Amino acid sequence: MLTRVKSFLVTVVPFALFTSLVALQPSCGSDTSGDDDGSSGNTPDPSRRDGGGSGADGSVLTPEDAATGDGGPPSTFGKALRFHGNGTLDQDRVKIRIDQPGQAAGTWPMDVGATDFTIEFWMKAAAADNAAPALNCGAGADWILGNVMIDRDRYNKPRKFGVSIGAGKLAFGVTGENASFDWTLCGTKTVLDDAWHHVAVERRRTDGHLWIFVDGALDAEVDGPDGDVSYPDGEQPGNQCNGPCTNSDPFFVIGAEKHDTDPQTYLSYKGTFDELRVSKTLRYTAAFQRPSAPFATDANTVGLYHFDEGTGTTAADTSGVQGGPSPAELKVGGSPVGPAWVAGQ
Ligand SMILES: [Ca+2]
Ligand SMILES: [Ca+2]
Ligand SMILES: [Ca+2]
Repeated sequence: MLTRVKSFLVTVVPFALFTSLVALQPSCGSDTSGDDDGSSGNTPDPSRRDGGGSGADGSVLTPEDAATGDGGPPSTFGKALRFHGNGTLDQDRVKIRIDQPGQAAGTWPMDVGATDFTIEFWMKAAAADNAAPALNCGAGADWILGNVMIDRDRYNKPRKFGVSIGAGKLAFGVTGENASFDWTLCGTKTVLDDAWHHVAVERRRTDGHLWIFVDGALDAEVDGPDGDVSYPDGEQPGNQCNGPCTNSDPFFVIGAEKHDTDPQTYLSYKGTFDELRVSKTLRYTAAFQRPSAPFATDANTVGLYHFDEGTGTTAADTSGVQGGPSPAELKVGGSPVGPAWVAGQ
């Protein structure tokens, strides 16, 4: 099943700290691996894998600097969603459509990957509830074997991505425009400590560079797979989902492994999730003070979900982006029933 490529990503984030939005591009290291043109097989440069990723340059604020209590988002963050990791029957997840197969025309702002992107969110989860072991980091798509939080996979197809957790560390996986190349970037910071964490993952379009930030500190980075990883407009999914994967591939899924493929092997996230923001730019190029308030939208925001409804099965996209909004649908079910509306903190 490893050939099944999953992709995804999650996003979210509260904010209000404009200082955190300093342009990253100029400070990001250039791709020295020479794979930008794809002529060398799109091989990421292992030397650029930043296992340490402290980002400690003297200006870095630790999570404790910005945090109070358990470091979670403030009460102004309102409601949140609690997932229970059911991972079956299209339940216990949130789905945002990013394409309509068979219809080449259409505007899908949440279909990121043709440009730079940033996906941010808040999470709070316990290790005992997310048992995926350490993942095989580097070449390959082992991120799909973690407890999946954001799933923008496409079954057995390229141009996909996602975020999961293995052995308590984040994993950000991408399959590039060419199906032959996958990469799983693993973080180093433990996020399964039942405390709130702000997570941001980013991808640079020009060279596929990937970043993971946790609580404003760089966790890991790598020169990843190249190319356009957006969903090909109107493309029909494969036929591996007890029929065509039309109910999973063309969606940005939060809180579950989207294809419901053997939930004993492909695990779903069990924990709380709040404040997803997806942007068509790189928000962070260096360490930043983690947000202390919900985000507001701006010209680069393509999806913004506060998850403050507290009832019902729709979460609004408040980005105001042209071509939107991209409403999120709660697919409620399982035992315990998820996702459930809970207090943000
Ligand atoms: Ca909220
Ligand atoms: Ca690259
Ligand atoms: Ca598309």
